[in-house]
Amino acid sequence: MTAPQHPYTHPALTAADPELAALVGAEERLQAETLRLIPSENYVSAAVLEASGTVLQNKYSEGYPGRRYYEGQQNIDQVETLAVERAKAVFGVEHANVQPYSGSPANLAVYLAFAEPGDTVMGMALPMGGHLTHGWGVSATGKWFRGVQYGVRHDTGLIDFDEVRELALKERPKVIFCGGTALPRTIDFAAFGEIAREAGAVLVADIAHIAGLVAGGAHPSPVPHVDVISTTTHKTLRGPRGAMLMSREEHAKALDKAVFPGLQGGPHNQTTAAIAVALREASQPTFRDYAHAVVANAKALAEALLARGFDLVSGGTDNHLILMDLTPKQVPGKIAAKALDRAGIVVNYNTVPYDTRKPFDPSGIRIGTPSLTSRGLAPEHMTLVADWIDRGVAAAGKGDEQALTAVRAEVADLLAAFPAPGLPV
Ligand code: DSN
Repeated sequence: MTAPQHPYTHPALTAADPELAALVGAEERLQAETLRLIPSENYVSAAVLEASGTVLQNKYSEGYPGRRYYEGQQNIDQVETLAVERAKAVFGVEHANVQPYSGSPANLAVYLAFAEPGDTVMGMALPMGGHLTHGWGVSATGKWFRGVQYGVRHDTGLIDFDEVRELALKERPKVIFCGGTALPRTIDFAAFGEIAREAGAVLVADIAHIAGLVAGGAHPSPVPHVDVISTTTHKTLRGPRGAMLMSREEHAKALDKAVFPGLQGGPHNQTTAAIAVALREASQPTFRDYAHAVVANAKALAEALLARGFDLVSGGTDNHLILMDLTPKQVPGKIAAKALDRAGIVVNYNTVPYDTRKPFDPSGIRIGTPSLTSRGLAPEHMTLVADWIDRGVAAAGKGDEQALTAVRAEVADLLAAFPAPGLPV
């Protein structure tokens, strides 16, 4: 299930720039010794790391395979074609564009393809679990378009499809986004598809968080229900930092034109290569095991947290992510996140739906299981993980630094037996 270890120690970098090499080494140690629970992070394999550090980065390739504005594309065209064909096979789509630099530019390209400035667009509100680029006010997507936002129900923490439908039919958005960054439950793509068709909107599934689960069969696929799929490649999918847009053939031209020349210049070919490698990994049976293990770990962790009195938004999880409201523990999310960091447990503070606190000092923390699963931790370890979180949050409330130091030592001790993919052994 875990990927092979990285055999290198960066000799050229160490010789040329010891200061920078020392920082890379320090980050490698940090990633090895801490329990990384940020749900959008992961460990990529040594193969993905190698591909993303190749001479492919020396090449400019504006255009698409067979239709470039620069010569010398003999190899680059094949690299990009491999990535595209693998994306089509892994996700079962007719068209894939692997050039977006990351998730936000990918989403911006979707607006460019299907909307005009000033048009109404619709997505989930950021504090409810959506993403900035789903039309939130401070983002270009909320400034250049008229963003209308849906949320989750106060009582269940689940998406209110009556509200989504009512809003879509009233506002008639050109584009509707589903998906987000803090959604612990299965996304009902079929329900969104019905509403989008009724409203005459282009439906975009932003599966950045769950792409690896979709690829591994651990979350239903949006393919039959949506017009466009947008995803980053570096979260559960375990590839390099990049993005992809996928669709049926009918939208291929509009999306391709929007990415280049609409929004971007030359693609980052080293990233394209690493995406191709990650997609090859995602097509292996072991990736299915990993995707299902991510969910099994998250469910086991959620149960163990509930048993310790934690309040989980929506009452649990169906995927890789758990959103915790720490209000009953009387510890603000930011104070808890910083204390857990000192205890060797890396999380991010996060708003919870209907949060009464500010986004920079919210009530919750967001955790997830992709990274620990990539290290080989299993459901039987989740009681221990929940215990550490419980002790860390309690210590945060009391300012008990000794307790945090004790947890940090226990974390490092367990993780020493689970080497992380891609890191020096
Ligand atoms: N920054 C990503 C996340 O952590 O979910 C979203 O873009």
